[in-house]
Amino acid sequence: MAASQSHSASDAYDVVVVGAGFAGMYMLHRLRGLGLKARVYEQGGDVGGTWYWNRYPGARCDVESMQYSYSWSDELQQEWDWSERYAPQPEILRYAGHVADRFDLRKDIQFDTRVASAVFDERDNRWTVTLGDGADVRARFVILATGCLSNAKMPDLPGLSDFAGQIYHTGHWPHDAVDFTGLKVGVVGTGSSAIQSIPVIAEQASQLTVFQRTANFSVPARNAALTPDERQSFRDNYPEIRRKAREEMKNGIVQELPDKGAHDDSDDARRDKYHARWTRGGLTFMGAYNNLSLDKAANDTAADFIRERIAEIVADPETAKLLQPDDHPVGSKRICVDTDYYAAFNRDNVRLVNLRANPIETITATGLRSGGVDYPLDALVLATGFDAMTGSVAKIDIRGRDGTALNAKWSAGPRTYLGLMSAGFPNLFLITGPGSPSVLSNMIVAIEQHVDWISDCLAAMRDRGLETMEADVAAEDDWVAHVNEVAQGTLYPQANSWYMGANVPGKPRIFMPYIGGIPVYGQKIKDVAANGYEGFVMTGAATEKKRAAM
Ligand code: NA7
Repeated sequence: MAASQSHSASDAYDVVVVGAGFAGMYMLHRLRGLGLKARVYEQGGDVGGTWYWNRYPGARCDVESMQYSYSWSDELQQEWDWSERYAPQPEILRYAGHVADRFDLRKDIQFDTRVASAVFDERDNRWTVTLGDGADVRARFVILATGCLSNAKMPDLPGLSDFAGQIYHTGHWPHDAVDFTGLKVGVVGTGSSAIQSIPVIAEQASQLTVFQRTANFSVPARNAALTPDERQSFRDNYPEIRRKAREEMKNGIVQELPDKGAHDDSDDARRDKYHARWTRGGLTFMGAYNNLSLDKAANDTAADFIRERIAEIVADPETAKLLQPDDHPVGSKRICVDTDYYAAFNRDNVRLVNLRANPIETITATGLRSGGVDYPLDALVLATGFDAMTGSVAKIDIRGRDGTALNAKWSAGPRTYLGLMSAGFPNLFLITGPGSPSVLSNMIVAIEQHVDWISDCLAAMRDRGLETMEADVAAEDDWVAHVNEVAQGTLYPQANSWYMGANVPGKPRIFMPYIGGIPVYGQKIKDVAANGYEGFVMTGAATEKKRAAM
């Protein structure tokens, strides 16, 4: 592998990394450790990725911060003080900034820079990466650290451009403070972003109207300040906690694991167990039993429990009924984690509009019309989600062998081997790409798993004098089939979720993340590497020189 000093041109790199979120930052750190010349391009004005864009009120991580944090530097995990069980977005962004400072990352990151295209040149096995301003850089490897939930999706609502007030998208929130005091605000959507922001906006707005198409399951976060003892207990046990997250926990979150199915307990015992998890709060509610994502009857017991809690919290029976999800198994869409979401509907200034019964007819200059009713609004918040997992990759015009466009290859759904590479696109890696555990897990654990693997792979290529690497077509076909087969054995495909691409009109329906879990997947990629990168095609420098001379 060409080391940094072998490049004379200033615009030639060993590796170009796209994105400076948690994946891109750690990748850069590891590439430096390998002595490679790397450049990171980031569309945003600073590090942080999805946490840079998602600044909506109430934005928080739904994984506990002591676990949603890097494990690769013990000094870092020992010194950083998380203030709350679930850190708010500004704190996560400060953490990202702290990591960038501490490891001096910014000097190799070019901000406010979009990557427009990446074209592979088969004559010299180099990628030409074209930036938004038209400048070209060349690199042997391109690593897409573009994130799974970073491409905010604007809904195609009639009349949207006529609206006279401010329009906000939760996934692309302004950097200046937004004050809704005294305003009539409308929120479209009731996914995780809406569920986090609604209680906060409700405290400011004179009137908040929530436009719901599909009700979602949400469990209380029970967020609280972390005590010094709680922090210390994590710090003292970090080696074991991090090991467990990687090796034993399907979703990369250390928790008490269930040892039985929902019907192995009596009705009373089951209710007690759900109550205990509900009282403790957080995503681990779904870990009460080991068959909640597999068996519909088991799932119904958990779903019924949550529906009962909604009926208990929400005073108006009609509103409670509308808020009770009835069209998908609990957990088949990522379960939401909230602070006072359902209780917000007991406020006099909050009302719920059922878009399923009365779809949006149009946005007008002064509000939203649905079911023949005009709802006057001063501000409109679109909490309508993301073109998830593939959206940010699709925005880059990526051309591999024979000029084939990745978007064309993926037109019927993303195809990768292990979520790491796509056949026909040599030396192009994805971090947490479709076909890997990614969004079904603690993203930081998934990111570290991939960055470590890619780093080891680049080192192995250098040691063996290899020039290119790409996924073998048959291995990729087998993996895509396996990812879908595993998904079909669960309740996940029963929901119209963004896991399936169902939230983007026209997007092919294919289950994108790998359900096998972090430990199984981690072992798989480890074995693949140990077996000489089985399922990948690698070529040596000598072969390539011969090819180039032809
Ligand atoms: P989500 O979970 O995709 O939620 C988007 C919401 O917006 C959902 O309720 C949608 O209803 C609704 N939506 C989308 N388009 C429309 C239109 N055109 N009209 C009405 N309603 C619409 O995105 P989030 O940002 O909340 O969360 C994404 C992930 O980020 C989350 O899972 C966490 O992991 C973090 P639908 O369900 O499609 O009927």
